[in-house]
Amino acid sequence: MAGFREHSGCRWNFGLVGMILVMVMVKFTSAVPIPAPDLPDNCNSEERCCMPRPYRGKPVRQFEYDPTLPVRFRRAAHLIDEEYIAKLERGVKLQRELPDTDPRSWTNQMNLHCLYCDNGLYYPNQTWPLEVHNGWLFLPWHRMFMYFNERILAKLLDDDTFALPFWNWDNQTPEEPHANILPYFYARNKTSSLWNKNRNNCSEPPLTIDLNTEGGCTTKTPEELRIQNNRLIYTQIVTGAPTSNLFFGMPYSYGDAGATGAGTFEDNPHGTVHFWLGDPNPEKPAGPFDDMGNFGVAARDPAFYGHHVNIDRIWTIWKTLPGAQRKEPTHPDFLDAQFTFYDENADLVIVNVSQTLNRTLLRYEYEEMPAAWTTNGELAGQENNVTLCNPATAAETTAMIGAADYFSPDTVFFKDPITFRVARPAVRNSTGVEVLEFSGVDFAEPSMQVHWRSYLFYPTAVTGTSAACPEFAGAYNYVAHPGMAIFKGRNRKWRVALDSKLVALGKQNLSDIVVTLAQFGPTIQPVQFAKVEITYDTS
Ligand SMILES: *[C@@H]1O[C@H](CO)[C@@H](O)[C@H](O)[C@H]1NC(C)=O
Ligand SMILES: *[C@@H]1O[C@H](CO)[C@@H](O)[C@H](O)[C@H]1NC(C)=O
Ligand SMILES: *[C@@H]1O[C@H](CO)[C@@H](O)[C@H](O)[C@H]1NC(C)=O
Ligand SMILES: *[C@@H]1O[C@H](CO)[C@@H](O)[C@H](O)[C@H]1NC(C)=O
Ligand SMILES: *[C@@H]1O[C@H](CO)[C@@H](O)[C@H](O)[C@H]1NC(C)=O
Ligand SMILES: *[C@@H]1O[C@H](CO)[C@@H](O)[C@H](O)[C@H]1NC(C)=O
Ligand SMILES: *[C@@H]1O[C@H](CO)[C@@H](O)[C@H](O)[C@H]1NC(C)=O
Ligand SMILES: *[C@@H]1O[C@H](CO)[C@@H](O)[C@H](O)[C@H]1NC(C)=O
Ligand SMILES: [Cu+2]
Repeated sequence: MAGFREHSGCRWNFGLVGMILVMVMVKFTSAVPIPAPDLPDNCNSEERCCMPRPYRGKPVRQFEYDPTLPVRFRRAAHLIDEEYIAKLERGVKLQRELPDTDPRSWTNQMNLHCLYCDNGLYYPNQTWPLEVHNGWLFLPWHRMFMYFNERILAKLLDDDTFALPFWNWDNQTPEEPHANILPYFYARNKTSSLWNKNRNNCSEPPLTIDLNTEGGCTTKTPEELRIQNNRLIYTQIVTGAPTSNLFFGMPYSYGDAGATGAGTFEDNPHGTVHFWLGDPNPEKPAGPFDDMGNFGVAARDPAFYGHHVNIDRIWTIWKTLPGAQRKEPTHPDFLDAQFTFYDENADLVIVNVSQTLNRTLLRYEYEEMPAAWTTNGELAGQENNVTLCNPATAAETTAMIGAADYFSPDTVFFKDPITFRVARPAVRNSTGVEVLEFSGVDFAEPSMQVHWRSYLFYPTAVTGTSAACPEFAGAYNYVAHPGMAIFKGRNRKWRVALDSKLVALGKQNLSDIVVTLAQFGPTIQPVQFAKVEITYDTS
């Protein structure tokens, strides 16, 4: 029931009369879940991503679990053998050979991602297109996109046991074979179906992935990257996402002007892996950061699938982390939201989000791999054994707070980092997680990428300050896509969980916090926020 509270603002222990009152209020305040779009008829895509017409399949049906399917075992890509690689290669080759009239073809599946992710689907009489990024639909939609890609390959290979491998970039184990590099089979052979030409040359094996990149080459050593990557994932996914809305993203219902704010995981590391792989050179491919750094064409790169299977896997790990609130949202606008996909027979199928949540019923499993990020790259129980980058005595901290102004909505956050102070409520809310909430996030050009990092009690933090510092509190990482241009205006939120961070800094008892934001990347642009405040997340 937790999800209702957010929309109705009500408590549940009123007795019968109260219950009825609450139900009436829910009826009035609860919106409508996103309905299944009509593929291909709802298409109005700036990037020409529409599905082939006419539709030749069976009448659209509701998805059902298939208990006769074998359980598919998804393995770590860096550990699979040549036979497995050859099979994946053959499946993708067959998918690439499907004709343009077949919605299962490689290009059409890339376009399907483009349609959902780059605002190509308009419901009749609705002002705003459907957006599966930047909100709570992100994880379930991509889970089913992977599910049907796997089923399509299985059908083409005539092997129901076929499972997609995951690119295990979150595993920083220093021994060979390395998990935190691009799996070599995506890059070793230009004639392979798994090769893609539009990539960052610095993402080629054996170069270690930088999960804090804005694209292009890194100057950090592999050892620095291992430490940074573990700590960054820990901040984004463990301390930064203790509730369902922080992890999955903000609620999004039918009629909203797009999704209302990404979860921490979607911003980073999901987004940074896209940037790291995309080609930063704007002349070579069709656009800057194509293919992976642009949602319109990201799924043209076979590594997209390895990446998103890993995203799906990390969702399953997140649920096992300590904390009672690490659950899927329970609001009906989440559970009853619907997507339409093409199945392995090219027939249309509608999937409710509630049908995506149980992997046992979907019948796939993951190979278990080391995940040192779950404990900040430290021994369990030693998560906070990391020296502060900006240690400050009590007197220095008081002076730091005194020197910072309260946030003003006139502030334009651009090339220079900004520092401000935020007052914490005098009485702590004992049920919710304390969150630093930025509402009305607005930037000049929504079709261009934006990146920033946030730090607590570190006013001298600059663009180049490491995300490995304990003061690092979260990263905003917005992947560009042309269809976003319509979403100008202050309609989004960005949120940073404070509880564990303040404990790590030893500053949980102060009346104010000091926040520093620094943009980085090739397209820094003016950003404004309507409001910055402390809220409590009970989702
Ligand atoms: C869209 O609006 C038009 C004009 O108001 C109406 O005739 C039509 O039935 C509406 N279509 C849907 C699907 O609601
Ligand atoms: C490249 O891949 C193709 C297709 O899998 C294969 O036939 C060829 O032998 C490979 N070439 C090299 C140099 O590995
Ligand atoms: C990648 O390309 C850039 C720009 O052309 C070049 O400076 C750099 O040396 C290249 N790096 C690698 C690892 O090839
Ligand atoms: C799916 O959601 C719709 C509302 O969007 C609901 O009417 C339907 O009962 C749900 N079906 C399943 C199988 O959950
Ligand atoms: C998922 O489905 C299986 C099989 O029906 C069931 O045993 C299990 O309890 C379900 N898990 C959850 C979390 O609902
Ligand atoms: C804390 O970290 C230091 C250096 O990073 C290390 O030498 C020490 O063993 C760690 N302490 C514990 C208890 O893990
Ligand atoms: C805690 O915050 C939540 C969400 O803002 C609110 O619903 C609840 O009433 C608050 N509880 C207390 C004790 O203030
Ligand atoms: C914060 O306050 C609590 C309760 O008064 C106290 O136990 C704790 O030691 C304080 N922590 C710090 C870092 O001052
Ligand atoms: Cu996507």
